[in-house]
Amino acid sequence: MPDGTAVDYDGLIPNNVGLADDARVRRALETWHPGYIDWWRQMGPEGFQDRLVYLRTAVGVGSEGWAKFGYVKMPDYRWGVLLAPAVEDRKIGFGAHKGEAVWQEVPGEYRAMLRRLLVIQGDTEPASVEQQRHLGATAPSQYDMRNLFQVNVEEGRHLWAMVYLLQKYFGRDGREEAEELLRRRSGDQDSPRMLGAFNEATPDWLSFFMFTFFTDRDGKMQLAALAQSGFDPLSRTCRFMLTEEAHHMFVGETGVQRIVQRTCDAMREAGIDDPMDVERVRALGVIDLPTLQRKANLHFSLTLDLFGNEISTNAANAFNAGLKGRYHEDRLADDHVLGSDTYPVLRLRDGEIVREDVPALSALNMRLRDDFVDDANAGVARWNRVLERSGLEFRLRLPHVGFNRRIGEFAAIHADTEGRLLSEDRWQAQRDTMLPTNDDNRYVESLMRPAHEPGAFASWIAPPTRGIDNKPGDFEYVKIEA
Ligand code: BYC
Repeated sequence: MPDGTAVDYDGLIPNNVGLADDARVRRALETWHPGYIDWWRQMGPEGFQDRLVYLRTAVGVGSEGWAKFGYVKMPDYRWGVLLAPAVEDRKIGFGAHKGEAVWQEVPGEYRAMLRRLLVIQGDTEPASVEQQRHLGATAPSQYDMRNLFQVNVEEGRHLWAMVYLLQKYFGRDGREEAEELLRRRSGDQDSPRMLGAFNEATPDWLSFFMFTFFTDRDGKMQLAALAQSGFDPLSRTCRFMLTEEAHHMFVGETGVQRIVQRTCDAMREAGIDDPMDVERVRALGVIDLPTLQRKANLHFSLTLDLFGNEISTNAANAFNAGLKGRYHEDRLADDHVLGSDTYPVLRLRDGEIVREDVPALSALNMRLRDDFVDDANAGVARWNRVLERSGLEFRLRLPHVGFNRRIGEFAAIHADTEGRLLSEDRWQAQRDTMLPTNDDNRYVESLMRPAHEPGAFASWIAPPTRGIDNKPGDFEYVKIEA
């Protein structure tokens, strides 16, 4: 099987997995292709399908120069199947099979477990495209619109990545799952997407930036854990997906950063020092800092639910089996088996949140969630540097992990952003100080007016410091006139 960095662009489906010589899988993918394009046309970015967009397309998988920029209509994007280069003589790095050669085929006893992981991962990708499909119409600039579409086409490619694995390694079951991935719909009553956060609406650009900051970061953590997999094709797939994912988090982090920047600049120009003077700040046409904090609280808590339960046999089994490792498993210094290790987990005991040591194997979801919180905190610190530089005392911060949860230990209780337990009445009374209110949402929505002229930016967001592919500020990223 070819494992170099060159991508074969000759056929319908660009790939570096030797599809030209694999008639069975090529046929399965070519049969799936029209349904995918139908889905993309129906559920992909609304209103801009026939516009030329300045997008990057992967043309190789080497660490340098893997992407090429150029104008393309989104339905013509060359979605392909790309795996990172094989690592010679790679060994399984953890669990019961530690030290054995990695698998190139699915071990029979782990088939169901692996299929479930691939399907869950695959399901999130089209879900996010569906969630974001209305945003083009209100893009705050051409730069942002192009970044949205880049994220969308790459989520589409990530769906292809999982569909390839399903079709290549799971035969008929895999083909059925691939069809189902095109059938479920984000937010649909009868046929929703599998995980909670992927059925929420993404109604405005602030939600989009928060989603790409927090929820795409769950993507990063989960992909990093799957990149450690002993099932080598999954590892190689995820390793390449991670190179694309980095841009998605960049979009979220710098999106919020530019909003904070614009708010600080406008407050300074107007001589407003008090971030709580919301009415005056909003009169400037920018997003007030308390609203940003409430939106961060919401998206952080929704994303924490994606890590599953604190104590999980599924997670222990996947680790033991060598299918899903920890974040940076290959850089950790322990026995990678975790037979007798413990890990501290926050739990609810007699109406109180306490830290408890539990068997490390059963706490793997928590470990990944803790790594996620650290990673997210580093991004929040970068947002806060903008506030620091502008001389404001306000700081953004992540709420307590027990706040506003639907999955796991804290789903049964209410807690405030500091982790203090609240009665139902107190929760109702305080909710609007911690989560976006109807008024916040209406205000943000009122700002969602398109700025579609090259070089124009909406009132509530600062321009980026650098263009995509080093293009100048007034570059026409999307040829809006048909
Ligand atoms: N919603 O043992 P537990 C991304 C279910 S994002 C609904 O704790 P486990 C992206 C669970 O399925 C990354 N149900 O579960 C980002 C289980 O049900 P069953 C996506 C939930 O397996 C932005 C039961 O509760 N990839 O790529 O340890 C844009 C018991 O739970 C939820 C992955 O997640 C929930 N939130 O952990 C685009 C990686 N949480 O099977 C893309 C693959 C739990 O008993 N997935 N349940 O009926 C996994 O590794 C794991 O399945 C999970 C759950 C971490 C999701």
